[in-house]
Amino acid sequence: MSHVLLIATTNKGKLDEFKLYLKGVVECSGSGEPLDVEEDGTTYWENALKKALRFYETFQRPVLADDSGLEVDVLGGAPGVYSARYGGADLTWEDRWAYLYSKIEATGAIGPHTGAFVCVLCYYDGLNPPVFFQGKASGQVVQPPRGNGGFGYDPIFESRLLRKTFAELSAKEKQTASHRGEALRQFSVWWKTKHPTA
Ligand code: ITT
Repeated sequence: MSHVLLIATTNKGKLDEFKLYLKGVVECSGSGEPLDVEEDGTTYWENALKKALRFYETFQRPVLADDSGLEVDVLGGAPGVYSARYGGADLTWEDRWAYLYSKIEATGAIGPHTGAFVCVLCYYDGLNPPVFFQGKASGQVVQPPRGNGGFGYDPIFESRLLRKTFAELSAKEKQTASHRGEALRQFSVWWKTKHPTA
């Protein structure tokens, strides 16, 4: 039996990463239509579960959802679970980066401003309890932004491992060094144990 996993996201950057990182493990597809899930949880786990259940209810297919964010140490872990709408839902990414810089500046703290990207995945197939996977990628906020790849906060966050911003990494490098890459490596191992012949 061949499986196609529904990726419960409206973020094209995430979807592209799922497709690339799970190549050869399981085929991934988007929903083809946007689904607005109210992300009112206070943890990544709650929001990832909400997205997984909502997409499953709507499309009746096994789903993998992602809730993620950037945690900055000097901001006490903000924006964290609120990363997508930090500073206001309608900001451009340039404005959101500027807002983050202004919040860091307001602390008066001297850099480097360390932190981490965090990703929590939730797999749900409608039959079994949801399963969660987590990944974390440490680094520091850089100013000015650098690089043209990736999405979201990638240009303003430098990987501790590779010393480049996530927007300067190739897709393969981001897979190696990122929070989503780590979470999806765990998912892949688990998936292969469940579907040894797939
Ligand atoms: P879905 O909920 O539909 O998956 P979203 O973009 O709203 O899409 P989240 O609620 O998980 O996703 O919010 C995560 C925020 O953190 C969002 O603003 C992303 O752009 C950002 N983010 C997550 N992973 C990232 C990454 O790998 N690189 C840069 N920014 C990232």
